[in-house]
Amino acid sequence: ATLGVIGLGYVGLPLAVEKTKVGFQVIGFDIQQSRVDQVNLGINYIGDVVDEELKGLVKSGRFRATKDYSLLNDVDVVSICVPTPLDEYQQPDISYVRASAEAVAKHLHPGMLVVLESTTYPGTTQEVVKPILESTGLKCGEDFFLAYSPERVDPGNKQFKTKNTPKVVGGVTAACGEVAAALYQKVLEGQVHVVSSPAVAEMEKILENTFRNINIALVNEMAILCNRMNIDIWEVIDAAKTKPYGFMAFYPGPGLGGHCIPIDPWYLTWKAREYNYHTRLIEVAGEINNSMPEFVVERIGNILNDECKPIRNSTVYLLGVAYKKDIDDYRESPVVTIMELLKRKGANVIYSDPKIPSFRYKGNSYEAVPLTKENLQNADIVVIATDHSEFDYDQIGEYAGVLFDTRNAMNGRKTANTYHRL
Ligand code: SAJ
Repeated sequence: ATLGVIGLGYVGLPLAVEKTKVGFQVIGFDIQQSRVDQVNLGINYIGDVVDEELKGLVKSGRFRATKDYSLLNDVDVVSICVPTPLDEYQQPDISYVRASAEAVAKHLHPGMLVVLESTTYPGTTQEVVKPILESTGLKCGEDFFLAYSPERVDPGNKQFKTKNTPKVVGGVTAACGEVAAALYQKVLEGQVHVVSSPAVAEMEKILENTFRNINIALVNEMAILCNRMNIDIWEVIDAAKTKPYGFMAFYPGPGLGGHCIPIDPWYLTWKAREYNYHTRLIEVAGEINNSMPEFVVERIGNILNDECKPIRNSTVYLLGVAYKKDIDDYRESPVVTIMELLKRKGANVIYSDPKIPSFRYKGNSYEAVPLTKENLQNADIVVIATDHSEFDYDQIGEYAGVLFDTRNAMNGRKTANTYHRL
């Protein structure tokens, strides 16, 4: 059998690799020629995929990438792993899902299994993808199979990868569910959990990510309050963790980054309106999470004030710009928002991030400075914004005159001078 994966990003590429490794012939489809070229050269651009492995699979001739979607004619199973972002009005943008479904429909043939993996609002598979595929005249559940199975990739997670993370599957019909489950059982090691419909699977994914969003908002709100009450939130959370049942630790931070947690709950908010329901908790959590960059800038201002320094013309040295530690992704990173806010206040903003030597944002381009003793000493305030493992925290503690740690990255290490935590 030949398997296809549409969308060779941090979800699709590892999935295509796993499908190839169990012996299938795999074709990866992507609209970006650069990604197609890199894959066919065995060059991986996703941290979690191992170079050597990819090279071997491509050399074996069993995995290749293409921009030519007509090759879907040769494919028996296709997984759609394309982005589902928000548009500029904070509305779901499922245009990539639609385009992929339309491409599949053009080459849909009897016996084909189509699985949507992109995180989306409950109803997408049934109300959007299914009609596009059935417009071919083929009948879902009889002539072809359609299911939804949410991706659960945690970028940078060394323990849980595509191969060993349990998978939820919801088929449009019982037969669809069985066929899709059989596929994942063959490709993956983790448990395959079949639910009764695509909507249940779509909703459970949204629940997973909204759960994280809400709980991060909770500790962020507590962090703001604790700061006013002069209580150390990190000490509070460590104490709460002593409860052996019913508590799960989340930690405050400079805000909510990435292309999942800040975004997915809004897919539900949008769909809920159709049912005359207002997802108040999601909206309040969003307001709190989105207020964290301002809170961090307020704290920076207060700390500089204690040093009798205005923000204007002060050098603020941010360590880490990625949206979370040990990855190279600055999409939706709150640190970028913090940098913009500081610049607007006239600060001289510099940053170091071993994984992001430079980046562009809203027409501005930023270059990292090397993490050196001089840069640490010359800054008016050093801010740990992303707690990358490869930072030398002893050096930071030694040479930063004033250190503001938004991630509790110093974690009790001694610091030579003034130290503040979020
Ligand atoms: N964050 C906090 N405090 C916390 C945890 C996270 O401020 O206690 C922040 C992080 O710094 C980051 C954001 O929240 O900016 C998202 O963090 P994340 O750990 O959820 O990372 P993602 O978005 O890369 O991956 C998540 C997956 N993470 C985990 O479950 C640990 C998972 O929810 C999904 O598989 C994935 O999104 C997805 O693709 O949906």
